Amino acid sequence: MEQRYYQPEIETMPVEELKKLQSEKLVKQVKHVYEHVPYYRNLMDEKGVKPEDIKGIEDISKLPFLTKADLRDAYPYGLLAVPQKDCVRIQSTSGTTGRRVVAFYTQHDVDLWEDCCARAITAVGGTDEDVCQVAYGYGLFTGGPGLNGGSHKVGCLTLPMSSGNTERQIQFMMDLNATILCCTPSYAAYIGESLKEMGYKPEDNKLKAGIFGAEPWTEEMRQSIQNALGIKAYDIYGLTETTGPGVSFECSEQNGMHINEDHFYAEIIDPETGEVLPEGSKGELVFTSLDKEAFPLLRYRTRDICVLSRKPCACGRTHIRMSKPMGRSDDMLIIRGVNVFPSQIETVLLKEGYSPNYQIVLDRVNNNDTFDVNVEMNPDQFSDTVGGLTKQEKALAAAMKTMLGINPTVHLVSPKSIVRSEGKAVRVIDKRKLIDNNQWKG
Ligand code: DLL
Repeated sequence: MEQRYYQPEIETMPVEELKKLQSEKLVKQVKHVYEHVPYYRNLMDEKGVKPEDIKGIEDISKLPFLTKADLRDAYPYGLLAVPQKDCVRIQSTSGTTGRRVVAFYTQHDVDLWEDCCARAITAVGGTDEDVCQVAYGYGLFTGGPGLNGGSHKVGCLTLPMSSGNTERQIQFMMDLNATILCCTPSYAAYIGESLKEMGYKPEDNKLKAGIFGAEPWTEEMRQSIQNALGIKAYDIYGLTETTGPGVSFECSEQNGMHINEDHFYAEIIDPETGEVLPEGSKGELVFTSLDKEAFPLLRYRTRDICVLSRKPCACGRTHIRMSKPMGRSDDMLIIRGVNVFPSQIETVLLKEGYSPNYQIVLDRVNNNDTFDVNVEMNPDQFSDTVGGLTKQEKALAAAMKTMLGINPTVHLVSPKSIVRSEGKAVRVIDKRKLIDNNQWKG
C-alpha cells in the first residue's frame, strides 16, 4: 500500500470537513457567477432561485443545469466571470461536433488545475527523482499543458514531448531514462508496439508508471499496456470545460478515480429526467467547479456515464471515487436498435487474444444498418489459408454477438493496416450520418 499524497491535509480530509469546505465554496461561487455572468443570472432567475437560497452543498440541486449547448450559445465570452485582463490562458476542445468550447483561466485557476495534476502524478509514485515524459498533445488540448504543469509542481524532470513522432519519443524515453509516461491509452499501446518492433523488451525501459486518459479504455487494455511496457498503468479523467486532466485520478489501488472534491463537486443524475441519483447508481456525471474564477461552471452535464463510490479506499484518500466512464451518452452507438459501446468490442478483442487495433464501420443499406468490424491480426495469428481466416472471423463475430446481442461482420486485416492514434483514437466510422446529411435538400 502506497500512501503518497501531494496535499495530504486536503486529500485525506475527513468527509464531514470536506462537506463544510464544499458548502463554503459553493455559497461564494454562486454569488460570484450571479453577480458577474448575466447568462447565469438569467438561468437562475428563470428557475426562480437566488444566491441567498444556496446555503450549503445540500442546496445544490436547486440550481439549473448547464449543458454543452449553453457553452456553444455563450461562445466565446458569454460565461466569462472575470474581466478579460485577469485571464492568463485559454484552452479549447477539438470542436469536431460543432462550435468549439473555449475555457478561460486566471493564474489561480491554472494553479489549482496543476495542483490536481500534481496529485495524480504523486499518487502513482511520482517524486522529484522522476523523469516524466508528457506525450499528450500540447497547445489548445489540455492534456499536454495540464500534466506538464503538474510534473513541474512535483519537481519531476519534465520531457515536454507532445504527441507523435514516435521514434523520437522512444529515443528520448530510452536515452533520458523516463520513469513516468503520460499519454492517451491508445498512444501508449502504439508506443508499446513500436518498442517491440525496435527490438526492445518491456524490461529494457526504465518506466514504472503511466498516466493514461482522455478516452475510454478497458481493464483488458490496461493489462495489455502494462505487459507491453512493463509498468503499472493508471487512469486519469477530466474535461476542458472543468479545467482538463486531473479532475479525478487513480491511486495505487487502481480501483476507480478519486475526484478532487475540494475543487469539483460531483453528482450523478438520470440523463432522461435530471433527477439526482443516490451514490452507487449508474448515470450521467455532473460537475460544479467550486472555486474556479474565470470559467466557473455550475452543474455542468458531462454526458459521461459512470458510478460514484464513497467506500473507504486503502490509499487513505477520502475523496469520492468514480468508475471508469462507461462511454459517453453521445458515444453510444445504436445499431439495429441495440445500444453498443466501442469499449465492449475492445474487451472482446483483447480477451480473444487480438490487438486493440480495430475500427467499427457502420452504414445503412436498404434501410438496414450494416455493422462491420475491421480487426488487425497479430503477426502470429496470420493464417495462410482462406478457410483458416474465415474460421477465425466467424469465431470472433460469435464472441462479439455474445457480448453485444447483435452480429457484426468481422474482417481480419493484415498487421499494421489500421492507422495508429497519437491522441484520441478514432474507433468509429459512421457513414449513416453522412448519408442523412447528403440527402438533405435544404
Ligand atoms: O480529454 C482532458 C484530458 C486530457 C483527460 C488528458 C485526461 C487526460 P476533452 O478533450 O475536453 O478533455 O475531452 C473530455 O474525454 O468528457 C470524456 O468523455 C473523455 N475522457 C476524458 N478522460 C477519460 C478517461 C480531455 N479517463 C472527454 N476515460 C470527457 C474515459 C475520458 N473517457
